[in-house]
Amino acid sequence: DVVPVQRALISVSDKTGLVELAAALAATGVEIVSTGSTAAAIRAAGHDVTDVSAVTGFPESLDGRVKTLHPGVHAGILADLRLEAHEAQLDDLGIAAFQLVVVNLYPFVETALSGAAPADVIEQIDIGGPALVRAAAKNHANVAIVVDPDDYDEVVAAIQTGGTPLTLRQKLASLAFEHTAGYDLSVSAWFTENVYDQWQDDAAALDEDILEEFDAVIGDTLSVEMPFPETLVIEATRSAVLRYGENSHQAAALYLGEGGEGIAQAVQLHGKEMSYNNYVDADAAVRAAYDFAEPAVAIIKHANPCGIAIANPKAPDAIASAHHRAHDCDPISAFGGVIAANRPVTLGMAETVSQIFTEVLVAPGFEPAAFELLSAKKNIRLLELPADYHRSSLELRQISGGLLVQESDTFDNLDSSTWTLAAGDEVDAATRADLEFAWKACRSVKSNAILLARGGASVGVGMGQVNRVDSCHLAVLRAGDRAAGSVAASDAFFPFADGLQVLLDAGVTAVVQPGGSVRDAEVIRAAADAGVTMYFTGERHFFH
Ligand code: 93A
Repeated sequence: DVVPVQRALISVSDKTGLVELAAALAATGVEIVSTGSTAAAIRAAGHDVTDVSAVTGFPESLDGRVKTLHPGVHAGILADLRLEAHEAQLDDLGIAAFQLVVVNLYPFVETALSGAAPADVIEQIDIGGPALVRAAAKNHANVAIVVDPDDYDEVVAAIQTGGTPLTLRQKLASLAFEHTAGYDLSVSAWFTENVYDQWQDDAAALDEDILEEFDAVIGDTLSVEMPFPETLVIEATRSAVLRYGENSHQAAALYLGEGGEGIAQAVQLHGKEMSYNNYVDADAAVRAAYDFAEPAVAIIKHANPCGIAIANPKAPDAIASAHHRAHDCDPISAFGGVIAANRPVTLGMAETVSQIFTEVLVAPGFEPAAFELLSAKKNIRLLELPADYHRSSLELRQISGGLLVQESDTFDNLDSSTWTLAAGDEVDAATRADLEFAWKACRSVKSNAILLARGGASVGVGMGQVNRVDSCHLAVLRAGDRAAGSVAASDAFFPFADGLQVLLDAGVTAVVQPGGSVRDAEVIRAAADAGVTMYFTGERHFFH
């Protein structure tokens, strides 16, 4: 299982620890083969090194685009020397095997973040490097692959004591695939962002005629006066004409009331102008994240949370942890999302967000390093909204020919001590905390809402369906194997046992719901038969 090392290929952009590594390898008699500037650095430090062009018999060419992409290199990495046939073929071809490959890739992310021109960013897409990394990792039975300077010491120590053990090579192979996968994700995120950007810029800004017509119809102030609940007077002034409304053929504007309530208090610190849909989603994101006392993050798509999580305030980098777990709920949907965090954004959170195409990030603040990192991206909009922002006490919604006005949905049944036990046994403290989280998180999900949660994070959300059974199916589908062992919240009662049964079959361990259906007895029996605890809150929280 131990592979002694006679020959190493080193090709690194990050030269950290390179000279020390080369010195240690040279001292153990390892032959070092290297590319352009890596070879130069080793040679300058006084160690012997073979240029890769001497191995391939082919010059490094096309401005370095082709350096190691050659069978003379790859056969030496990929040969499985447990097979006599491979060994014989290498002999026939006159190719020597490598037992160690040390590579780190072109600094693509750093270049992209530096604001470099697209052509320069593209030049930093490493092709040969990942091929070396993946080849060596695939052949970990024979080769050790090192992608991180932090691992040099451990590998050198192994070589000095006879060779690399299989367990080490396996661990390094796994890290190597993680490294290339992450690298490719960054590349694809950059492409999407740039292509998307172009698409947005191409979308016709509204023509002057439409704007004039729009202006004539609604003017620059709006006022509404009605005798509810006392006399309500809303005066709003146009603060911005938006590029367009929900779609590019609809004119739109933003009107802000005098009171400075809600998302309207947010100050934009960076990024392109907010769009109509950005405002709608940012409002939904704040509604979802800002009500939690704990550090909380919500990721919104089309006004619904595709992930929402809280973290223990004492946890290291709690807000980054909340974001991480909110993102994990549904990473596919989180692409192009609008995020709200109820604590200042840390560098840790910013580092993750910067890897994911994100439209808007709202938070009470940004640590300077976080702001620096995120503001290097031109497509993300950064908004600051104080944690104690003034919430609107009324909600208005337009119907054709009029307005609906209601008091905002505030909660008085969040504390589980006010709930009643409808089925099963009282749950332990951790499950209770998850139920409270799920119940609170569920209120920011459009009805019919079913939210599955575990460990303070949503793991599956079913939203906006026209029946509760479908919402249950959707939540379970999205949770996958995380449904078993999770808890469930439902924004309104189960009219029949069928929806609940979907959750029970998926293995949820406890349920919170308002209760109050004429068929409650049937619903309670289904939970009891499954040995699952169910609480009634007595109050529903529809959200349409
Ligand atoms: O341009 S490449 O995609 N073509 C290659 O054949 C190749 N081989 C290694 N990039 C290639 N590399 C990368 O070059 C390595 O991943 C490493 O990051 C870098 C080291 O080049 P140098 O030693 O010249 O600095």
